[in-house]
Amino acid sequence: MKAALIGLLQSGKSTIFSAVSGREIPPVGSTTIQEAIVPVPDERLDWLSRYYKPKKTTYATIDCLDLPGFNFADEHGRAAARRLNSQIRTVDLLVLVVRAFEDPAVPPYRNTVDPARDFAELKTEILLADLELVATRIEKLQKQVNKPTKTQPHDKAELALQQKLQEAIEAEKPISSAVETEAEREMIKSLGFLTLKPIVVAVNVGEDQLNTNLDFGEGTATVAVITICAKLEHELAQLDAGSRAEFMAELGIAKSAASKFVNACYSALGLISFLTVVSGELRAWPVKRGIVALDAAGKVHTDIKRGFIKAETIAFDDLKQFGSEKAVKAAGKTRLEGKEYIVQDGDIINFRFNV
Ligand SMILES: Nc1nc2c(ncn2[C@@H]2O[C@H](COP(=O)(O)OP(=O)(O)OP(=O)(O)O)[C@@H](O)[C@H]2O)c(=O)[nH]1
Ligand SMILES: [Mg+2]
Repeated sequence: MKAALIGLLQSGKSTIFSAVSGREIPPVGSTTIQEAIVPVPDERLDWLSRYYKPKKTTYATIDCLDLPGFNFADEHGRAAARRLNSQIRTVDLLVLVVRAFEDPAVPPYRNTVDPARDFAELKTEILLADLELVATRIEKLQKQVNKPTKTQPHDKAELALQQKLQEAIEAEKPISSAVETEAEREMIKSLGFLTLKPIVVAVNVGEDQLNTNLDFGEGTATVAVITICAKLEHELAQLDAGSRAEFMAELGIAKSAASKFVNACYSALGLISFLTVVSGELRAWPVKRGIVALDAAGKVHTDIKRGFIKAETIAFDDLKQFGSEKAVKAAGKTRLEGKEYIVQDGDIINFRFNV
C-alpha cells in the first residue's frame, strides 16, 4: 500500500518523510520522488514481543513517497505539477502536508502562512487534475465510439460515465457521487482519479502550536486531520530510544506525532492488522478491514489457505488482560473460527491447516 506526501513548496514534506522513515532529509527543492518502506508502530507488537520473546518481530509497513513541492503560482511549476500528478495516480492514499509553522528563515508560499488557503488551493488543484483527465478521456472516447470495434459497447458506456463525472466535477461535487455501480467503479479504476483516494491532512505546526486545532471548514469530514511539528519529530527521530522517551516525558507527549501520523495513514488506507507467531517470528499482517479468515490465511501462505481447517484466535486485549495464553483459554476466550470469520484488528491467529 502506497501513500504519497504532497503539498506546496516547503511545507515540510521531506522533514516528515525523514522523521517517519529514518532517512536523511531530501534537500529542499529536490525534484525527484523519494520512496521508503515505513514500519507501522504498534504497541501490541511491542507488548507481545516481551511476552513471546520471538527471534524476530516484523511490523506492518506502508510504502511512503516524498514528492517535490507543488508551485501553482507559476507556469513552469504548473507543468511540473501536472507531471507529478500523473505519477501519483497509482498510489492508495494522499497525504496533504500543509504549512502552519511561522519561521522567518523559510519563505512562505504566496508570501503568507495560511493553512486554510493552502489546503483549499491543493484541493482545487487535485480536482482540476481529475477534470483534465476526464476531458482527455472524453476526447479520446468520442473519436473511438463510432468505430465498429469489439470494444464499442464498452467505449459507449465509459463515455457516458465520463460525461457524468465531468458534470459532477463542474458542479463541484466529488467524483464518488457520480459513480453508482460496481461496474462503473471497475471501469475507471485504472485511471487513478486523485479525488477518489482517501486523504490525510498533516498540518505542520510550529513547536508553540502543538495543541492548536485548525478548522478546514466544510467537506473535510471524510479525511483525517493530524497535527505534527515536523522539525520536532525529526529531532526526536534522531535520538536513541532511551533519550527519546526522556525527552517526550519532559514535553508531556505520550506518543510521537510521527507514529500517530503513520497510524492515521494506516487506518485511512482501510487497513487493520492480525498477528501471528510462527517459527520464532512475531508478525503483523496488514489486511483490508472486513477480510475473512480464509483470505487472511492466504496472505500468510497459499498452502494455509488451501488446507484451511480453523483459525485459532485470541484477541490481543484478552491476552493482555489475562496475562497468558493459558489463562485466556481457561477463561473460555480462545476461539476456533471458520473460513467466513471476519478478522478483527489485533486478532492473534494460529491457522490450523492440512495439506
Ligand atoms: N520552524 C520550522 N521549520 C520547518 C518545519 N518543518 C520544516 N521546516 C523547514 O522548512 C524548510 C522546508 O522543509 P522541507 O521538509 O524540506 O519541506 P518540503 O515540503 O519537503 O520542501 P520542498 O520539497 O522543497 O517543497 C526546511 O528549511 C525545514 O527545516 C517546522 O515544523 N518548523
Ligand atoms: Mg521536499
